[in-house]
Amino acid sequence: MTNFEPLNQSVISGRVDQVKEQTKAMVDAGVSPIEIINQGLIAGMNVVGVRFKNGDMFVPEVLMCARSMAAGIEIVKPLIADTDMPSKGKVLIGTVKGDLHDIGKNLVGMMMESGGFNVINLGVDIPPEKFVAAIKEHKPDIVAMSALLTTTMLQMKDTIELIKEEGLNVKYIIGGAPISQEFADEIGADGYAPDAASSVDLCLKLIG
Ligand code: B12
Repeated sequence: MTNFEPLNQSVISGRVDQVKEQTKAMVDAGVSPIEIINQGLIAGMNVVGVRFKNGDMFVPEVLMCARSMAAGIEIVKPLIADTDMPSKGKVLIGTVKGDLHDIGKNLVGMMMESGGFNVINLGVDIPPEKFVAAIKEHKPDIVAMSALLTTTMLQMKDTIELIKEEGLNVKYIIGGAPISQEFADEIGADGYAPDAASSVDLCLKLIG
């Protein structure tokens, strides 16, 4: 049994070098990359989330934690993204306007890539017009939107409406901490997934 506690602690204390070292050691020991991400890196970040919420941690510290988690992910990413696989479809992913959170979105994009999708990552703070322009340019099968703030989740509705107005034929999926299946139904999204792993199943189901 792998002990993920030391890696959790390194993410929580935002120690980039230590996270890199421990992640490399786990890879060398043959621990599965997905387990390292979920039980080592994300589990640590979840603790950070609770402390941030309770006012026990502040933005600069949270940023260091996010950076250390990203450093760990960079190490395991090449092990799970199999670019030789034929593409199962094209996904355009972005965080909606006004929202700068990108850790979860990037994880979702990465898991989709490893699941055989061709992923175009637009980045953060993407207004509806930019989603529309990118759909015209890249012609994806699926548009995936992320929002972490209750104030920005309504941008998803505006984006879907604009895409429909433009008559573009794509499926829409949404996700992020404040998002639920009910919200997805309410705004006419084709799907919602609570985490990165299930977002891949969702895309496979939608593309059929
Ligand atoms: C890290 C973080 C930050 C970092 C972001 C760094 C970065 N590069 O992303 C910084 C410090 C910059 C930040 C800033 C702010 N934040 Co912040 N942040 C967080 C924190 C602690 C963790 C988020 C995270 O990365 N989680 C880890 C990832 C892996 O999880 P995830 O994002 O949920 O993603 C998973 C799923 O949701 C899903 N998913 C995500 N996207 C998608 C998309 C699709 C299509 C699908 C299918 C699935 C999916 O899959 C992912 C992987 O499993 C959360 C707390 C929390 N518990 O969520 C607060 C939190 C989101 N932040 C919050 C707030 C208030 C802010 C600020 C307004 C703070 C401030 N006063 O300045 C600013 C806003 C900045 C902005 N305009 O966006 C609040 C939001 C409250 C609300 N309900 O609206 C939270 C919930 C903290 C809290 N409880 O108060 N934040």
